[in-house]
Amino acid sequence: MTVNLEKITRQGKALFLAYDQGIEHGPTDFNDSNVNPARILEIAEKGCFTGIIFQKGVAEKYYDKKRNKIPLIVKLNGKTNLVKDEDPYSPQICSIKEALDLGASAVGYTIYLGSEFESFMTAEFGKIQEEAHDRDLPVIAWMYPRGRNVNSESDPKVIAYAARAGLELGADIVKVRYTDSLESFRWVVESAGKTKVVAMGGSKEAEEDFLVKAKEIMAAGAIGFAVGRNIWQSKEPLLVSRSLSEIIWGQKNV
Ligand code: FBP
Repeated sequence: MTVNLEKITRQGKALFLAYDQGIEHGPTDFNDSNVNPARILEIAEKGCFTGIIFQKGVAEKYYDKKRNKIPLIVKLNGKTNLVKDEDPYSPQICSIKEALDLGASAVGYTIYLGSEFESFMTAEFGKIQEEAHDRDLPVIAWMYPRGRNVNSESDPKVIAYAARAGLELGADIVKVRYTDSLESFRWVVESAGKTKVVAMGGSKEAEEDFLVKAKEIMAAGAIGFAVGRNIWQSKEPLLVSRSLSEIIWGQKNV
């Protein structure tokens, strides 16, 4: 069954504002201007975003499904970085029912491909994907190769493998790291087949560098981005999101 991505895309393209770093990294990523989730919701609503990514706790306390217009994407699993296991496992902490009650238009789940615990995550993902698709809810897979078996998380071959695994597992969209070259990222997109590809942001970098990469990512065939720190750690989040959306949709359409 193919699910409809219309609610979380515009003209088939996507720009998601990621804000689940509070659990993944802790408030070390934040400062006074972005520690408050209400402020991030404001950026998401004023910018050209097609979705906001929250964990269930933040969604429950800050997202009002009647008032907020930006589509909600609920992250269903998560972990802190205090546990230093080389082979990560990110357990499910929210159900599809809870996500729908919160007003979700899509759900997300991280799979650490190559981790010793990969099979727990692929099994959990399989159930989530089935239930979500039964309810016509798109599923975004954060496909992150990580663990002792993965020599380099940024190896283009491993990233292409992760994208392909996302297709095989039934993800509607995979979120993967950029390979740092247009040519190798084109292969990542081709490997994902009919599963759409969005690029993750990564830690904050100079805006010019970030936007140059963004152009390459779109030229390689991705449908967009799921980015957090490069937007809300910027002094001008709305300006960066505008530049990004001009790259995605073209100046006239923004
Ligand atoms: P950023 O754009 O801030 O990198 O966010 C993307 C993201 O995937 C988040 O959704 C997630 O919290 C974080 O990166 C996880 O990063 P990592 O596991 O590499 O520390």
